[in-house]
Amino acid sequence: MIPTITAFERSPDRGRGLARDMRVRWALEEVGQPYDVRLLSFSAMKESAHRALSPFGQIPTYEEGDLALFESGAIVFHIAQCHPGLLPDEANARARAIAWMFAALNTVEPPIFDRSLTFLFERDKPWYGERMASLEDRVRVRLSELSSRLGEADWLDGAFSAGDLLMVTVLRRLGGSGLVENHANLSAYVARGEARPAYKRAFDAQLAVFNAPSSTG
Ligand code: GTB
Repeated sequence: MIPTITAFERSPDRGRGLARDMRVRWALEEVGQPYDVRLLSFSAMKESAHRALSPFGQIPTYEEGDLALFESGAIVFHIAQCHPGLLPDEANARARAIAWMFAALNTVEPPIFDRSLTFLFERDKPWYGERMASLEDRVRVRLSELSSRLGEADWLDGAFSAGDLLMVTVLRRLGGSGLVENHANLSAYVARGEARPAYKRAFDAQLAVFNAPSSTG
């Protein structure tokens, strides 16, 4: 059965792979699962039909037969559990890869996401400079810790896993800030993820949505 995911009809990032459908697309590409995409406008995301799938009126969602999921992490986890290639078979290694999935979303993404929101929405506020400095300090600490753990390894724990997939998508959110570039091993890690054929297919697919002629202009 071919799953259907939802994505922005017109992504604010102009198709640079920052919206969270990217991680779902990438996971599906890694395991070789074809998928359909239903594109949504911002208003359609808040309608009851979509809220039945996503209580918070957000993308991405995932539908496959009787199953409907929201939350990109849960969707990537589901894909990784149903197909070989994104989680190790050995129980302890699998548990550690899952820990990295949680670390990406619960420990590394929050300060990065807060920084993005502040950059986007609070630039005209009197507290902007102080708040941004404090958020960037928090991001720097996390990146430094992550860099120390990664060391010279290609991936966070052995072979590429769903933990790396999520972590790379989280770090990409810092593109243009110079923060990742302070750590040569993290820059190389992100580049390694982006060089994967499955990543490129997913990126090209979401970019094609942005470049396609659109009824909403
Ligand atoms: N925790 C949820 C998950 O992981 O699935 C969060 C989902 C979420 O934040 N979805 C966003 C959304 O639907 C899109 S990805 N927002 C609309 C709303 O809440 O009304 C976040 C996002 C949006 C845009 C960019 N960008 O343009 O750079 C990057 C990331």
